[in-house]
Formats: sequence, structure tokens, C-alpha cells
Amino acid sequence: MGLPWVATLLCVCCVRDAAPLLFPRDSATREVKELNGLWSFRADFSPGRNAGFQQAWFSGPLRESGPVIDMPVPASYNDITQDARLRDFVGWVWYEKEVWIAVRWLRDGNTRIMLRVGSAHYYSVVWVNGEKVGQHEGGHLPFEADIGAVARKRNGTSCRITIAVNNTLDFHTLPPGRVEYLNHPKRYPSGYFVQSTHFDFFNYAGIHRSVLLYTTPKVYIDDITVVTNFSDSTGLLSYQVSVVGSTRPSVRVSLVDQDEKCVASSAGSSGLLKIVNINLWWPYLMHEKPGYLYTLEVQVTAEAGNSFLEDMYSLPVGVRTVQVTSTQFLINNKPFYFHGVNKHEDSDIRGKGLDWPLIVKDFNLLKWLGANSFRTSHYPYAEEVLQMCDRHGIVVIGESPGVGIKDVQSFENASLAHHLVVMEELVRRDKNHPSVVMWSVANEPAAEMPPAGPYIKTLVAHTKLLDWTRPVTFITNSNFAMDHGVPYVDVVCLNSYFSWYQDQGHLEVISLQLNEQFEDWHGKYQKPIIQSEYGADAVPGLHNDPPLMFTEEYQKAMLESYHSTFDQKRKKYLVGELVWNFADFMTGQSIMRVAGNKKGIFTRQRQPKAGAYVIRERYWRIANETGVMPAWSRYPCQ
Ligand code: BDP
Repeated sequence: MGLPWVATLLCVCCVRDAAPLLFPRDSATREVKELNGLWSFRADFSPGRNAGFQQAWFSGPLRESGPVIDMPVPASYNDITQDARLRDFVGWVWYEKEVWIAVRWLRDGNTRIMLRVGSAHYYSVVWVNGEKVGQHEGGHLPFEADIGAVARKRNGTSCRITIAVNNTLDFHTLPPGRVEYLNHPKRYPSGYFVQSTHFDFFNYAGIHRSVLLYTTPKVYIDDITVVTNFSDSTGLLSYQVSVVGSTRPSVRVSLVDQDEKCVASSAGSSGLLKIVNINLWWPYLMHEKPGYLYTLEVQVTAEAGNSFLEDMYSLPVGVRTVQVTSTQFLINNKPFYFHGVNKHEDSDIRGKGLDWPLIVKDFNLLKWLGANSFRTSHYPYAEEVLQMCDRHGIVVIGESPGVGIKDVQSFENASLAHHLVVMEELVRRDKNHPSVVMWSVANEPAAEMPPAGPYIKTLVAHTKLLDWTRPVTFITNSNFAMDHGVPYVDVVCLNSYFSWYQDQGHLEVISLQLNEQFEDWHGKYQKPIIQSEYGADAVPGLHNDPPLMFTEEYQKAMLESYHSTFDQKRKKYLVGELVWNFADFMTGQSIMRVAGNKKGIFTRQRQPKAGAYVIRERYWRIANETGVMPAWSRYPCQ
């Protein structure tokens, strides 16, 4: 049986808007207005989930279509109400907000008025005053629409913004999923369906990041690309500025240091800046001043008709290099060891909604742990998080939402085509972040299936075309003899759960199996390796000595067993270890999970479990051993 709301989805797929490039920032020529707060909300509970489209809920105020409730933005909608139907809802939900647009924005025909959604999961359609202005496929990445023309039709009155969001996943979405109708009349009511996925984190949905309006002049800085290098104490920054709205813009750039001194400048839409006595961007715990950022100030002027237009944008930039050898990962030509974590965007009540207190708390915990890195498992995180990483020197492996690609249909061309677009959106969004040192195109695809070979090969090649400066990988958990994807990566990233998913309870097998794992993969590929996941569930407060599965003692003992083998391989080709997971997180309901995945070394409320103390001791010890750590940061002086 077909899914009516998927049909709706297909027809809006035909047109796609360009994804935004630059993070919206205020400047002398740009204004930003946040639309966060309470929105009106209505889930479409109709059997086909398509009443909203049939009855055109976008054409008038949402409250006139039926009952609406308050919904905070940004937040997932799932845990906000007491309605069980909404928690596990699949289909279209509708958001609406009335907003005022400043008259000066409307009256100035040389001002572009952009509506930008930081992310909405999974498929979105946007209307302003009942007119469709855009749509976007994929959660976790921003999209925007120029709403100037529509807004100006109603000069001086408020604007009604309607956003319909659908969380339905199918074989070709990213991540993939599946809606199954259960047609057994004695066991399920008629029309009953469920959505299933091959990933364990809960498929939170809604508007997850800020919605905002921002302006630019009609001639505007559309994109900036920065590539950095250095030679001795001279930094090199090559830049490219793309301007839209004028064929002959005049572009000036200047690089300003943290003392607000201009250290280099140039004219022209591309060029090379030389910075004497460069302050390189260094990871946390690798230098006295980690995360050093300059500001690239870009100014564009152009004549447009009878007007003289000007646009300005300030981009934080860090100067650093990344390289990979057969045994090392180098940052600024020095061996870098990832002692880090995997995370999720996840918290109670908010789900995947952007939450500043949580973000800052997590950075404080990362520093407390002595962690220098994380992977954005299993999707791109908010840009605000990457900006924090840039400033604090936390190194990032930026991952696409390519998680749970397990069915053969999900390797078909339709999936690949979308996956390539997502990599384009991701690289365009994050290419200028010095903290991002590697791209991960997928997590644990079924890499032993033959179609995985060409699929991963194409993805990696495409990503390298988009960005030749960073290594590219995907995360594998397949058998080294059967994996079809690893030949194409720069760094081998391995997930393994010895004594957990196999040999349950047998901690004594870890060192043998882990040693085998490393020797097999390095022997075959001669590439550096990162242990990209390992860990054990621990129910906080559950204890047993000797260690039993699910106790804090077991988590601690498992981590320690892995660590002794890591210490041997670290001297050879192991370039990183990322524990699974930083914090407990919500999952779909199953007998495998006790109210979520408990492999966090912190609870979901960010309280340390026994594993956190093991990791903390270890990471500070590793950082101390590198010998480049500043005195102020020596454990336990934090
Ligand atoms: C790995 C997945 C991760 C899961 C983890 C687990 O990459 O997303 O949460 O297993 O089972 O295979 O805890």
C-alpha cells in the first residue's frame, strides 16, 4: 500500500532551493532577527497524514484549520506534550508564526530578506502568507529562501510563516528508514503502520535549530572559501570570495588578529594573504593558546543601477594544516592523537533542539575529561557547536547523516544522488572551520555488500573534489576481509564491541581480539587507524564486583581492557580513540535498551559514571605525555 504523504513529498521534491553558504551574522550591512520562541503547532493525525495539504492549512492562520498548541522552537516536538501519539508520530506536522518585518527592510528595494531554518527534521516545506517559498530535504543542515518579494506584497502588515515538517524516512532518505503497514486484522487496527530504522538513536523530529530572518544588500557576499598553510613563521591564507548581484564588484579583504591589528590585506575576489609571525590554530592541550582565530573581514562594493551598494562579512578563520601518512595524523606537521568522544545532539524534553546551556556544559565536560576531539556521530551538528570547537581548539570529525545504510536498496542511485547533495551541503557549510579536520561520509554502512564499493568510492571521490584539503573516511564495523569501502579512505575508522555484542560478559577476550583487529586492518591497508567506537552500557548506580554486564564496574573494566591494547598500537599506527558514547541518549523502544542507550560515560543529565573517571585519568595522562601541553592545563590543575 502506498503512503499518501510520501506522494506529497515526491511532488515537492522536484524543485530544490540552494542551500545557504555563510552563517548569518550581523554586520554594518546585514541584520539578523531570530524567530525562536513559541510557534503554533498542529500534527496531522489524519489516516493518510495529508489533510494539511488537501485542506491547504498554509492558506490561512493554522488555528482556523483546527486545534493548535504551543510548540517551542528550537526543540523536537516529541517530548514536549503528554500525548503518546505525538511522541512516536510519523508524518507531517505544521508550525506557524506571525512575525513583523521592519518597514525599513521592506521599503528598501536593495535589501534581500532571507528566511533561514538552521535545521528541521526531515523534509520541510515553507510558505509565507500562504505562498510557497521553499522546501528542503534532510535534517541537520540549514536551508533558506528569499522572501522579499512575497513579504513586500503586504507592506506594513505582519507576515505569516508556515513550515510543514515530515519525519518519514524511506530507503532513499539519509538516514534511511522504512514505513511498514501491519495488515494483520486480528493483531493491528486497520491502516496501522510503524517506522523502523537501522540506527538506534531516537528519530527526534521538528524544527531543531534557530529560524531567523536576515538581510543582505542586493549585491552580496555569497560565499567565502579559505585554505591555509604555513612555512616557518609565515602563515599563508588563500581566499576566494563569491559575490552575487554584480559582475564587477570591488572586493577588499583584511585579516585582523586578536589584538584587533590588521596583519594582512588584499584586493580582488581571490588572493593570498601572508601573515608574519603567525599564530597557528592548535588543538586544545597541544599549545599554550589553543584555538587561535583571526577574523577575515570582507568588504564588497558595487554599482547596481543608480545605487552604490556595499556588503560586509566577518569570518573567523584559523591557520592550520592537516596531513595523513601511513601511520600518522598530522596537524601543523605534528602528530595528533584523537583522545576524544562520540556525541549525540540529545537531551531530555528538548530532544535534538539546540540548547545553549547544554552546549556549554558539554564543552566544560570535554575540557574536564581532557578530551581534544569528537566525531559528530551520526549527522552534522549545529554550526554554533563548530564555532565553539574553533574557539576552544576541539578537533572535529564531521559526519554526514549517512547512518544505518544497511538495505541493498539504500545503495541505489537515488540514494547516492541524495548523499552526494548532502555532502555538498555539509562541505559548503563547514569548510572554513579549522576544527573540522576530516569528513566521515557514513557510519557503519553494510560495507560487505558488493554495491557498497562503488557507492563509497563515489562518495569519497566527490567529497575530495569538494574539499581537497581534508582526509575523508567512513566508519566501518565490517569484517576486514569483506569490506568494500576501506580501500578508498585516508584513515581507517573501526567500531568494535568485543565482550558486549559478541562474547557477552567475557572481558578476557578483548586484548586478543582487539590486537587481531588492528593487525589485520593495518596489515592489509597500511593506513592510520582510529578506534572510532567502543564501549559498554552502564546503568548508573548499578554495581557489582566482580564486574557484570550493565554495571559501572563492567564499563570501567571494558574501557581499561581496550586501553592497554590502544597503548601498544599508539606507538605504531593507532591515531585515535573515541569512546562510545559521551553521554547516555534516547533510542527507539526495544528490549536492547533501558530507556535509551546507556553507553555514556556521563548520564543523560551529565553526571559522571565510573567510565568518565577512567577516561579522564587516561586523557590527561596522554596529553601530558605529548610534552607540548601548557603548564596551566596539567591534570589535575583544571
Ligand atoms: C554502533 C553504532 C551506534 C550505536 C552503538 C551501540 O554506530 O550508533 O549506538 O553501536 O549499539 O554500532 O551502542
